[in-house]
Amino acid sequence: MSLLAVTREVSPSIDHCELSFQGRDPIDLARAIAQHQGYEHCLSDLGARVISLPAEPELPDAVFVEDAALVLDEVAVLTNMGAASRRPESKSIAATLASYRPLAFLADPATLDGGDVLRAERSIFVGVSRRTSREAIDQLRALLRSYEYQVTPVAVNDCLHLKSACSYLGDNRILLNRSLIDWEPLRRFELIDLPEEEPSAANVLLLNGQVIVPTAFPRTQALLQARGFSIRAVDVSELQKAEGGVTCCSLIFRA
Ligand code: CIR
Repeated sequence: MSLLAVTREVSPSIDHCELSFQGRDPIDLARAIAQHQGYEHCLSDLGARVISLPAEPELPDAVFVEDAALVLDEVAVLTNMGAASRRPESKSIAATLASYRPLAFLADPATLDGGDVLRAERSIFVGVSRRTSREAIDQLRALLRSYEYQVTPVAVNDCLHLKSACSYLGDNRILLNRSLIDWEPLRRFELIDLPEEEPSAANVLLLNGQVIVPTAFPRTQALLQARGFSIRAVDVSELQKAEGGVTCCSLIFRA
């Protein structure tokens, strides 16, 4: 299966990013750019064709492309992001995705960040968070009605996005930190709890059979390796200072 990964270069203004659950820690721009390039190399090494968009100097968070859209086989949904400062990021994402999918749009009062969307085959779990509203879930359900997806809300209590708390690992398995969300709707999956020492390590990225995990989380890497997963460790420490992780820096979909 041929995969595309849309990414965007790190903005020179990333130091002015939105922050919700972390304090501001200065970001070393050169290091962030090098780490992001390492991340892109990892994606292409794992078989994705990377479409790297130019940086948006005026939009500090624009590297986190995942939040602007949800790309399914049938349609790309542009999300109306929860942070007003981030909404102009959508324009270039829509222009890029228009070459690959029909577009659909969520609209006010609905807001949704792609980081709140956890997809497991035909199930789409949507975090109800500071960024994503119940109206967005209703609109998404209506937009996807003809495509046979099941859309289910999950309450996000103590983190930015649903995928700050859990990631789908294929074959009915989910890595998670149960204390951050109401995990009841995920009960039918095999739930893999994070090591206690690494409560913020839930955001990992499954790509072509391998799992991309930040180098900051060695115990999570070991846990997944012991479970039989192949791991690719990437250093994204500067992006983590902007509350970013490994899923948020790409939009991955079938060509
Ligand atoms: C924000 O607060 O919107 C950015 N600083 C971080 C977004 C991270 N996105 C994601 O995990 N999907």
